[in-house]
Amino acid sequence: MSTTTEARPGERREQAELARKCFYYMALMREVEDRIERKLYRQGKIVGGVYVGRGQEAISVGSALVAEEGDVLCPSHRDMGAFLIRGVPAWRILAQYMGRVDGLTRGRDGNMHMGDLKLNIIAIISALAATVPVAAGAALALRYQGKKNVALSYFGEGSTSLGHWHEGLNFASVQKLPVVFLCNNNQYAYSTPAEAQMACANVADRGPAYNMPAEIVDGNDALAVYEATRRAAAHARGGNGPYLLECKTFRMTGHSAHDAAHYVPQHLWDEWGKQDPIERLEARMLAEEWSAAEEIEAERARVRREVDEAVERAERSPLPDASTLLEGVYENQ
Ligand SMILES: Cc1ncc(C[n+]2csc(CCOP(=O)(O)OP(=O)(O)O)c2C)c(N)n1
Ligand SMILES: [Mg+2]
Repeated sequence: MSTTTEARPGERREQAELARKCFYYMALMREVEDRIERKLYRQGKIVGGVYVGRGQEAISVGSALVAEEGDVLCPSHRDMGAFLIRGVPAWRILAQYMGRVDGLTRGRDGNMHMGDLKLNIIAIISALAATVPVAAGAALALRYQGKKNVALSYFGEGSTSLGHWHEGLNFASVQKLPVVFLCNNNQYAYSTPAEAQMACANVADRGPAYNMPAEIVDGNDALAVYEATRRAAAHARGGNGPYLLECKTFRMTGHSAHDAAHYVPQHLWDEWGKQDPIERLEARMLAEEWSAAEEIEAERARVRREVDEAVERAERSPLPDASTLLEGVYENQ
């Protein structure tokens, strides 16, 4: 069965290039997170909680590839693709998780409270949904500065039942701020299924309450996420206010590395296992003849090598000296 679509030669080249970029970053994110969750954590080299975006890679990758220079990203704990695309090298992310001096917080934090204001990445905030009004505030700042930039605000469906989330969306909409709100609806907030914490069927149903355009997107299709984010960002950049995208997906692992997720019924693992975003993109690339099977295999091997080297480099980075531990914790550094 062929799924090829008609396209001009230039357009075809662009699509192929975009698909290859999505594939590379999704494969890189999966490989880095596999090492974190399934190796380094189990070896005791990472302490504290470990959260990954397994099965959800298409969301941060497809959307962050839309971001332009000067756009602000506010990722959640399942959006490593955004860090990689923005230019944080894999070895520094691994150093961060292992608490080493070359991590983004210089070893002050064990895992994922990382950000880099030089790259316009606002650090993840642990209190769920607290990042949403921060994204709205960043968008307000962009407007004050006269910039044509947008903020991308990432969160899970569980966060949309918290007060901060509603305040953030309301404020952004009233002020017509340039924010793209990106929900990963992976159907669980830790062990709570979505239907147990929200009375509407979709997060997108919450958009009309704020007079905000809202769309449901196939969150396991990187190209669909890219396309939807491109449209939403163009809307926001054009001064038309915020936009809500609900990316339907599934968390193909526990809530965190210590959680075997026995509460998830087997049929969901089976059904969503067939929707793996990396395998789906690979199948599309082959069907559209954007890449040959050997090229895809070579890319996977390149990613594995790259991550082998990144792990080695991160492990060579020292732990911070105890005498320096208060440096940078308060505003004086
Ligand atoms: C205000 C608050 N309550 C509880 C937690 C603990 N917690 C961390 S992640 C999480 C689940 C989040 O679910 P969701 O928003 O759907 O995001 P997902 O992890 O599924 O991507 C919970 C309950 C927290 N960090 N902050
Ligand atoms: Mg969730």
